[in-house]
Amino acid sequence: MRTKLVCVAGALGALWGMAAMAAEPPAAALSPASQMLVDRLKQADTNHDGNVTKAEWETLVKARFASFDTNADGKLSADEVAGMLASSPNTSSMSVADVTKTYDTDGDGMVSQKEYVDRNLSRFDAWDLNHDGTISADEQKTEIDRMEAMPPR
Ligand SMILES: [Ca+2]
Ligand SMILES: [Ca+2]
Ligand SMILES: [Ca+2]
Repeated sequence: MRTKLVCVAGALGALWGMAAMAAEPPAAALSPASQMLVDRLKQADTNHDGNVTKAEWETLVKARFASFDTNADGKLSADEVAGMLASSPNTSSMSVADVTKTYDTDGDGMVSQKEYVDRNLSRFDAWDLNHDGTISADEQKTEIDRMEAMPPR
């Protein structure tokens, strides 16, 4: 009897493992904000080792800035910030002025590449709990869990 139970548990475990390998985590279980971060981190992990290094993150952040900076002057104007917001389901309800203010540390009304990159690198530092310059899978999970625990705004 006991053997049989163990077998069943083993088979279920194997099935579970296959399901987990076959697909992404159950998408519906995550809020849009968390799902976006999961996708972003996956996108950043260009060598697919499950860890996101600071260099990988910075490369992604710079590429994203360039994609928003449609006239390529190295700064995001209000129009370009509006485009950035529209591209993301997570921030589309935020105002251009609020978002600009979040990034615009020198107060010139534009988001420079440095302002954008610095802010995203400081987010990285906050996620990198053991400060080894890499966001491990565990650290990614910690941040996602933290976001999931926050009340929806
Ligand atoms: Ca990596
Ligand atoms: Ca600025
Ligand atoms: Ca780390």
